[in-house]
Amino acid sequence: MAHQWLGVLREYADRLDVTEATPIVTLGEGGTPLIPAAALSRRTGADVYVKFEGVNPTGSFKDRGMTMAISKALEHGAKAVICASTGNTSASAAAYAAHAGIQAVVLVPEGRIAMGKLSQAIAHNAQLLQVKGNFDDCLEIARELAASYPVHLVNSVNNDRIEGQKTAAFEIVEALGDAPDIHFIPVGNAGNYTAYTRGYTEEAERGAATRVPRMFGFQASGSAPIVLGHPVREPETIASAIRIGNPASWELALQARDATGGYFGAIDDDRILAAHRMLSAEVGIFVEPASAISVAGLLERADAGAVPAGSRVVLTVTGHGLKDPQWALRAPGGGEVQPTVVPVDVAEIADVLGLRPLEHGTAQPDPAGAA
Ligand code: AN7
Repeated sequence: MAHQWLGVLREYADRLDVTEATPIVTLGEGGTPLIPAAALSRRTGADVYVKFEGVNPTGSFKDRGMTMAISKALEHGAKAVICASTGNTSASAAAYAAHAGIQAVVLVPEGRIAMGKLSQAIAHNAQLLQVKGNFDDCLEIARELAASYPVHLVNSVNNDRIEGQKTAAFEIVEALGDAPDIHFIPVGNAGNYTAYTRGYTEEAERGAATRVPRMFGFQASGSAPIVLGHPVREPETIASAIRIGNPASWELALQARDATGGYFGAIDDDRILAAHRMLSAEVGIFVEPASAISVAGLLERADAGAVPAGSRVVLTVTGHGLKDPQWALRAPGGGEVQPTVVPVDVAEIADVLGLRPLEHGTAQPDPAGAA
């Protein structure tokens, strides 16, 4: 029987603060695939699954939180919403606001967000301002504007965002029949790290899971305030989505780490890009660089002996590769990948491909029956 997925607010209405009074704004987010990753299981000796959040309506996990934040904003009578963003939050806020018929205002760091995300915010009719500063400056301004002007804040400092995002953990427990042993996840503001911990904890409390996984979160080395233990004033990484120097959910994330026996680690950009290539080429999942840090984190922790053989692990990959596709064209040793150009000539193309002609008489039957 065909089942139309109804979006996370309707699918999990019993576990979210959604009532008759909540006008549900949904684009059908959630219900994303949990994909077994044989290449990563072979490499690490663990039983590895990838939760592919890039297939959400706007191409990232942000949609789970945004359906909740925009629905609650409408319930409270908001006419406009505002967010600061490294790109994905702005794309999602713009799309859900457009669907709801309200205005989105988005503040992004000038020149530092991926083209796909910028295009989405503009396509969905957000008022987009490029701020001459970094993400942390944008968030501070968004918070101040929301405190003093009639615009509703939809960054993850708004608890509705975390509530919506926790549904990813519900889906994983449902798919596996229990929570995994370890969960790997990228960390920027640490809102999603906090949301998964909450989702898994609720599943254990209601008896749907026997455990809460150890939460392993990863920041880029040039942008790793939680790992360093202090804010980073000028964060730098090619993973622009997580170029955040002063995470909004820092305290909650430390609580979540302590409660789950978790861990925060830093990964340099070269390892992020190597993991990005491996996930594309060996697992068949195309993500943006920030998402590949989950894979890089798994490889690093496995090499460190911190992932017991046979343990069940889930990696969240947060955003689609088409958001920021240029990284796939980066050659491992530097420089651009240049696809080979060939003439319109079968023999020459076969030669370039290293193909030898079939022996006479061993050819497959011609389906067109030309013989
Ligand atoms: C692909 O869009 O902060 O730790 O403003 O886009 O919950 O912040 C994006 C964050 C991971 C980090 N992966 O999540 C924004 C923004 C991707 C992201 C994160 C982001 P949090």
